[in-house]
Amino acid sequence: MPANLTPAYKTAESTYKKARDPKERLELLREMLRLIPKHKGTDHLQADIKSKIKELTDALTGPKKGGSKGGPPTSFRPEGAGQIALLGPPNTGKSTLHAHLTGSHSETGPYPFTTQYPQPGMMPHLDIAFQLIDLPPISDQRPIPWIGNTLQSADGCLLVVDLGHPECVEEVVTVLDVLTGRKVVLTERWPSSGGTIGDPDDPFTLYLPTLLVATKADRSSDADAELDVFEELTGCRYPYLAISIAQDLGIDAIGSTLFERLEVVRVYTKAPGKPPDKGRPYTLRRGNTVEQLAELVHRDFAAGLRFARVWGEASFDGQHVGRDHELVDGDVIELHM
Ligand SMILES: Nc1nc2c(ncn2[C@@H]2O[C@H](COP(=O)(O)OP(=O)(O)OP(=O)(O)O)[C@@H](O)[C@H]2O)c(=O)[nH]1
Ligand SMILES: [Mg+2]
Repeated sequence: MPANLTPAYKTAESTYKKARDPKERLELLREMLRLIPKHKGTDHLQADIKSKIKELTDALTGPKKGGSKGGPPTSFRPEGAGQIALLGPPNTGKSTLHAHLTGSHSETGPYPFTTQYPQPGMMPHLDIAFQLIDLPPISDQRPIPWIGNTLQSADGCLLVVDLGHPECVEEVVTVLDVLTGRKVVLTERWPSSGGTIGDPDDPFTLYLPTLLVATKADRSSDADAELDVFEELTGCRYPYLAISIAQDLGIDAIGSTLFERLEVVRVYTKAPGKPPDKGRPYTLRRGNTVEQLAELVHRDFAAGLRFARVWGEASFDGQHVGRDHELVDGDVIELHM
């Protein structure tokens, strides 16, 4: 039976797909459930929405009272210029990388399954920061009930692998299978590769842009050849970086690659007659407009916005622009209400 979804439902669904804040996502799911036409053709979708609501409620409030002891949080409100999950098989160096990049005290160890709970941290890059979430390893030996939910707020992931490990290929294939079972697909498409990411007809499969990070390059004599074999055997064609924490190789490229791939745009605001606030840029994405900046600055600003003045590479100094003007990296903006 056709689902005959209404325009109001479809709007709620597409807003849900774009939303990153877990609380906002929960509200949108409730709205989807309210708006969905209630008949046989939507039974499956209704059930999916209900189970998402339950998962997200549990993640936000912790496990039910009276159950086993509550654990640490497993859902994180995005902060900074993008939220990036660290995924991979056991013992590949995810936590070592996390600690190095964010200064976290993520536990590391020379054996598998060291990490048990997610650990957020901020990785500075230029005058902004990316939020990195260290995670337990993905394997078929230790299922992680909350992993699908935790990943919903991510903008992308680092798939951290040790190409020199004899079981690398099998383990990565398992990672991809386990995640697919949770409706999470690691894709080589990033916003900067053009086109849309994901399946417009399936609101609950998450397509997570992926950067392959091969660690422990200090142990490898021919990283390129290892990568060729890996790609051949797995069929994966993710953008790729080889790094070593032990020898401090290639690590800086992580920040610049994320900046480029996520199409980050930094914008500095200024008050009329004052110098710009160069300390703390707002971060947007390429194609975002003055109106979206106004929303970031303050919820109510977008409604009262009359015009803006821009100083930057793509405009002449102090140029008057409207709310639909697209911003570019480095722009200085004066909002006029
Ligand atoms: N030689 C070398 N060893 C590394 C490098 N990075 C991490 N290691 C070692 O790899 C081992 C595993 O590191 P972890 O950071 O705990 O790995 P993990 O992926 O977080 O492990 P799990 O949490 O169990 O999944 C440790 O013994 C690290 O010292 C590297 O760049 N070079
Ligand atoms: Mg770890």
